[in-house]
Amino acid sequence: MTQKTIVMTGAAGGVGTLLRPRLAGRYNLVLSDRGPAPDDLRPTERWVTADLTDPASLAPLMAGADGLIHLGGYSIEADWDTVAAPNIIGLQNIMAAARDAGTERVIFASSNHAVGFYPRTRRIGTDEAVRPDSFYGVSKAFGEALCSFYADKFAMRCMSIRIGNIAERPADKRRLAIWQHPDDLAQLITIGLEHPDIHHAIVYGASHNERAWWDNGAALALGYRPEHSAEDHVDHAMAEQAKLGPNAVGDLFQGGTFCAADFSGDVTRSLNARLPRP
Ligand code: 15L
Repeated sequence: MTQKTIVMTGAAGGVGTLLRPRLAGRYNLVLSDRGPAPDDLRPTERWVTADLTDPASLAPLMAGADGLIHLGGYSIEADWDTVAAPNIIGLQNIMAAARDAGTERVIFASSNHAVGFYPRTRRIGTDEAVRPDSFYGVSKAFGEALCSFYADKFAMRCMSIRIGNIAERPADKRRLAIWQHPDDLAQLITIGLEHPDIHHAIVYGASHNERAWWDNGAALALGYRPEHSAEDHVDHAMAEQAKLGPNAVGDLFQGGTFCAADFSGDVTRSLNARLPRP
């Protein structure tokens, strides 16, 4: 059987770099970012330089693609214009290019920051209202809505993965709850690209974490079986945590320092709020 052709945006970034060796044997990868091609392309990888804010560069990128893994865009908090150009306008540009190219599958790299203002004492699934903790988180909530729209309106099949933190091991105490090993993310992406019954799935990008704040039943129902556990790295994570000072706001909410930045809210009200289900 011929291998599927899958476009990966943001391929030069940290997550893309960790995913490439894990997906290159399974798909023909069309890697893309704003800069020039790296010098380590594998035989099943090719490179297309493109910019999410330049629609003319996206049509040639998406031509012939069976699927899109969209990691591109701004990946941390910034002022609204900086986030919105790639993550709002740019996201619609790449979705439109995918639709025009007849690409059926989209994996959208959403983020835990779409729900970052849930207290750490709450266990949440994917059927609760979004609670973004930053302009960045708002852009990820928008992205989930856009994927839902493309699935309903144009019959595309999308998976929004609310990624926790992708690394070889969890970096601190917060990451013990939200960490995902790159092997497990690659497994989840493969499910999103291949499972026959996906319309728009929202799942958490997390490994098997004892301290998880999330009910990842939606991913498990699709066959996701994470092989890594944050608790195996607890000594490392806690040693790193000890180097960080306490954060009066960030330590209460799932989004951590993203919640604390520029915070002038009411902690008690946010902790106790019960939002209506969407
Ligand atoms: C994210 O969504 C960011 O892209 C990444 O840089 C980390 O900050 C991660 O969340 C996290 O919450 O650890």
